[in-house]
Amino acid sequence: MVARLILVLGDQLSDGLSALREGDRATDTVVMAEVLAETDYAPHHPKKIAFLFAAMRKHAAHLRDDGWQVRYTPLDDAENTHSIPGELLRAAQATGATEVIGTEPGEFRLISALEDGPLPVHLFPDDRFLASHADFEAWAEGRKELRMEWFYREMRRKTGLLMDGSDPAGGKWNFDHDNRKRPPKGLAPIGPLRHTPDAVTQDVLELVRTRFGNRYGTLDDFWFASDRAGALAALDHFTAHHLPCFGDYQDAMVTGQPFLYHSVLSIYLNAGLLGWREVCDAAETAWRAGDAPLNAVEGFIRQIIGWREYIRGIYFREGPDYTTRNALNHDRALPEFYWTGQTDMRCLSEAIGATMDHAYAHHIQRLMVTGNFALLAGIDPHQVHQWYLSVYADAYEWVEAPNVIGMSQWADGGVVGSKPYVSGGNYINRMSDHCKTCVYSVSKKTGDGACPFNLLYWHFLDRHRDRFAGNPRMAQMYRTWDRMDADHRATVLTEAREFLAHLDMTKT
Ligand code: FAD
Ligand code: DLZ
Ligand code: SF4
Repeated sequence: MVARLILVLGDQLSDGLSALREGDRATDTVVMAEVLAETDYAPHHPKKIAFLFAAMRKHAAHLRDDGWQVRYTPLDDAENTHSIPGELLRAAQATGATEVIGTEPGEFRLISALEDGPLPVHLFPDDRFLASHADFEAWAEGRKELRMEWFYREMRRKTGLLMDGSDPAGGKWNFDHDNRKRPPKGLAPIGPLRHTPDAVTQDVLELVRTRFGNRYGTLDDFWFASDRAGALAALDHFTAHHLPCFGDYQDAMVTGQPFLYHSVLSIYLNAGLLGWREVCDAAETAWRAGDAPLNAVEGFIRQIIGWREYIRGIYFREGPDYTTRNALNHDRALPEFYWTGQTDMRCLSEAIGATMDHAYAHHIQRLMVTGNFALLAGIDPHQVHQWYLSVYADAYEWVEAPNVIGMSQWADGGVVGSKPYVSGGNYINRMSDHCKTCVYSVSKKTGDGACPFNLLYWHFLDRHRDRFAGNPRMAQMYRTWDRMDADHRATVLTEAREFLAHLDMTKT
């Protein structure tokens, strides 16, 4: 039998990975490598690097215990070539292997690097997802619009999750009208499970502090789990403490509370430490046992078998040029404060501050605060994409790009969203307590101290009238704008332009 290398990437830390299923413990060698090509293609948050290196090192030990020969290159290995193809070549020379098998990476960049590399590589499908590329294509084929809701219903039927026979549990597919409440005063969830770094993680933290410590974001107070047991404990903690209120406060934002009732499981799911099925089963079991209401459990399961799978389908369907799309021709540079958190807009400093501290922000902060502002201000979507890819511990292009380029920046021209997610300050005020402590006044539409979101919202609609005025879901907004007094409209636009000119002076 010919000796082969089995590539296991940093986000492929799953038992039963397709490449491992195809491998042979007697003849093949697993290759894992910490390389600068992966840490530096985007300036990843040090907590993301530390999480992945710690999890990779522990997974390598786990694979050895499971009978595999593992060749692991630590970052500071003097011979490290610092690229995945380079480490494969070095491993081939050392072992005599002549071919590589792997599981399809989640970024086109790395798929191309492997295909163009010096060794023959065979990639097996990544079947850790519910929908294969062929499944998604079959669903998408011939549809005028690829709306997530229809895809989600098909995934419910396919998995049997929250189904009573052929009907959705509770008689409805979607319980969103019960969700998304305003946060009451004194909301105090206990927060995600915090893990004390063990010896392996301590070593990694030291390495990452030395090599990447001067990047965006802090390495202090590192509490992520970095193995499967820790990730499973985090799942139990979520279902016991946070799932029951997940739906109610899914869109809420509270100062000083970045996690609220969110699961904070995406880092574990995306690295392969958890699978979609066990996470959804845990949620459904909680509902069937009477421990969590249906609106919460349905909302949570929809995020995973609906949004997560749909987003991945879009990435692989749309292809490698997706991250360069710019349907609205936005070209403003990303403001410096995205990298420092230093802005007097409270909602933004709160979301960016949480991101710097934890390599995490929840969905509404990503969509309706940092994303909304970038879209309203006309920031170059590619720069926005690079920021999101760098700063979040759960970010890999397959999931980040359709969320940013598609859902958040509408740069794909409407593949993901039938209309752009934009709002003025009122939405943020309704869903958060941030405006109370902001130097700007959310109720002021113009003049000194007017909330910038209020100015930019109308500026966005006005400058993109040709594109959006005919969209039935936006017609009401244009009617409201058109009914405003002409002088008021002129003042809004002038002040928005002044704000943007000032923003340009603080560009990165
Ligand atoms: P919860 O709120 O507890 O949700 C449960 C799970 O559902 C998540 O763990 C995640 O796996 C899944 N999920 C929910 N929404 C989405 C979605 N829109 N797309 C894919 N999965 C989803 N998610 C990432 O995993 N990586 C990213 O890089 C990423 N970038 C984003 C960028 C923008 C601009 C936006 C608007 C969203 C982005 N998301 C991304 C989706 C979502 O914000 C995160 O999955 C979520 O905040 C992770 O936190 P959580 O685990 O506490 O999620
Ligand atoms: C994100 C990341 C980082 C920071 N470092 C490594 C690494 O050193 N070695 C590795 O195998 N994987 C790493 N990753 C994850 C990869 O970037 C990821 O597998 C691809 O982007 C495909 O999703
Ligand atoms: Fe954000 Fe405007 Fe509210 Fe300030 S007033 S927190 S800028 S929405």
